[in-house]
Amino acid sequence: MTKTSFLFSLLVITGLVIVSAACGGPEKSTPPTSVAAESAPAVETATATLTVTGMHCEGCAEAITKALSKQPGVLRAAVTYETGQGEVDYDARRIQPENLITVIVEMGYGATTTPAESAPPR
Ligand SMILES: [Cu+2]
Repeated sequence: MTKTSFLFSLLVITGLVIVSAACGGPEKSTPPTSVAAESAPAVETATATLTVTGMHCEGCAEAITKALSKQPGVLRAAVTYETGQGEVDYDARRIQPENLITVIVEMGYGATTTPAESAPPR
């Protein structure tokens, strides 16, 4: 092998390496575009039944209803003074009954949840 042919083959090899590097190597496997197959609803509605204590007039019930309605994740709130019961529709992904109770307790009332019959045991 002459010195020239050696240099030539070296040049060819180098060229091949550069070319293959430029093309990005072996075939690029384009990852399949993951189409959001999530067809799950954005809202997971649940209903909490609350027993509220310490209310002494309609105004109390109204104030609690308003406070609950303002909570992010609460879709509907209704507290009745006569029955001492509250019903709250909420998005279970954003708020939990415990949070509803905290809101009521922080207002100076007492509250407990009446577990829904369909609720799974904890
Ligand atoms: Cu009152």
